Order: sequence, then structure tokens, then C-alpha cells
Amino acid sequence: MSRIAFITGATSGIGKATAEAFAGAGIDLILCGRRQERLDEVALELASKVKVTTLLFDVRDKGGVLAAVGSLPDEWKNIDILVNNAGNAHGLGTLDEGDTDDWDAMIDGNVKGLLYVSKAIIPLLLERGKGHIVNISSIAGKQTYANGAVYCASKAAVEVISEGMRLELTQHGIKTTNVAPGAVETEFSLVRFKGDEDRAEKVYQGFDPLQPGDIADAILYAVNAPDRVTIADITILAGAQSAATVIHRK
Ligand code: NDP
Ligand code: 8X3
Repeated sequence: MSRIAFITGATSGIGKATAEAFAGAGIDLILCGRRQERLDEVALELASKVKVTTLLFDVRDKGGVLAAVGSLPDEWKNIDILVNNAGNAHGLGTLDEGDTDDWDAMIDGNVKGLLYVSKAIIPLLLERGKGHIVNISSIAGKQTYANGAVYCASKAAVEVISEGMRLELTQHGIKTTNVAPGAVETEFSLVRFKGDEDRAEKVYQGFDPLQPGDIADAILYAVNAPDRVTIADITILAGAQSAATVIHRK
């Protein structure tokens, strides 16, 4: 029987690659994001392989999240896998000079948004007595770096939420996997540096960065593990990366 996955942030990067990997594995898709055109493109690309539907909402909008999940037809509510991937870093700055709008965007999106989506989906998983939640954290959730304290805090929160989910939900047949990637070449740095392409490109220069598909492969591995196995935590660094901010560039 085919499974259904609900993926947030499916318009780009890791979320889009996860949608592609899941489609290759025959998993039907609910693709979420804020850019309808991109959602339509990904849906069109994958519709020949699996059933696909899209939901347009901002994870920061509590009412919008609940309305979007509530609008799903009954057959799409049989969700097996939730991938809480939507998120970004906004800015890089010290705590005294950081932009509070950036802080709001990170805490509201990466933490509260993940919680709103989870609150909307968990009852559907509980009703079925099975399911799998994959939360995309970061190496930044395990190792703090200067000028990134708020982003790191938002990802440390994801790590803690993953643990909380596992403690609350395992007994109901619902697994939780926390995935902590290192440097992945996506639109992440373009968003962090507010569209500054030169600055974003420099982040990935002089080494071979992770590609979104590398993370998608790990997510697929976790959701395909047999019932007796919970992949609790996966940390994936680039080959030239030994810590969050230690990258051996040529
Ligand atoms: P991208 O910028 O390429 O993708 C981010 C995705 O999140 C987009 O699809 C975007 O969709 C969605 N998104 C962002 N904010 C919101 C929001 N408020 N509401 C709904 N959707 C939102 O970056 P990545 O693929 O790299 O990022 C995915 C996740 O991976 C993030 O949680 C990030 O923190 C994490 N991560 C990234 C790493 C990296 O090096 N790239 C490393 C470790 C973790 P749209 O704009 O259409 O809404
Ligand atoms: C993104 C990776 O280390 O640039 O989460 O913050 S890092």
C-alpha cells in the first residue's frame, strides 16, 4: 500500500529533493510552501510517478496552517510521514546588533511554525496509530557559532522538540527522526544574506558541499527502516567539514 508524506518547504533545496526521493519510492506527496508557482512546478515534475497535491501556507500563520491541513480531502488525511523541513536563517549578526525582525522570522518559522504544523498533523497520526515525523534540525542545533546564536537556538529547539515528540509518540506507534545536516548547497545562504548572490556563493566555495539529495537519501533511509528500528538522530556533514564552522577549503 502506498504511503502519503506531508513535506513543508517543498519548493526548494532539501524539501524538494525529499519530494523527488519519495516520489521515486512510490510515496504520494502533499507539498507545502509559500510559492504556488514553485509548488506547481514540483508537482508537475512528480505527478507521473505518484499522486501529488499542494498546500500554500506560511508555517508562521497558525490559523493558515490549521485551515490548510483542514482543507485536505479525507483520502489525503491518511498521512504516514510528516517532514518538518520549512525553515531558514535570516541574517548573520551579533546579539547587540542583530535585526529583531530576523530573529522573529527564525523563531516564528523554524520553531513555532514547526510546532503549528506538528499540532495540526499529530492528531491524524494518532487516529491511525502509526506514522513517522522527520524534523530537519542542523549541525547548528548541536554547535553554536558566533553571529548565529538565534538561528542556532532555533535549531537547538528543533532538537529538543524531536526528543519530546519521541517521548510522547513512540508509545502510539509514531516514530521521530531528527536530521542535522551540515553545509548543504541550497537557497539557504541566498535567503540568509537577503539575495546577495556573491556572498551566498562564497559559503560553498573551495570544497564540495552537501547536495540536497544527500539529505533526502538519509530521510528516505529513516522512513524505510523496518518497524523494529527507529533512526533517532542523523548528523550529516560535508566530506570536508569537521564541525559547524570548520570547513577545510582548498
Ligand atoms: P531553502 O531556502 O532552499 O528551502 C527552504 C524551504 O523552506 C523553502 O521551500 C521555503 O519555501 C520554505 N520556507 C521557509 N520559510 C517558510 C515559511 N515561513 N513558511 C513556509 N515555508 C517556508 O533551504 P534548505 O533546503 O537548505 O532548508 C531546508 C531546511 O534545512 C531548513 O529548516 C534549514 O534550516 C535546514 N538546514 C539547511 C542547511 C543548509 O546548509 N542548507 C543545513 C542544516 C539545516 P517557500 O519560500 O516557498 O515558502
Ligand atoms: C545550516 C548550516 O552551519 O550554516 O543549518 O548553520 S549552518
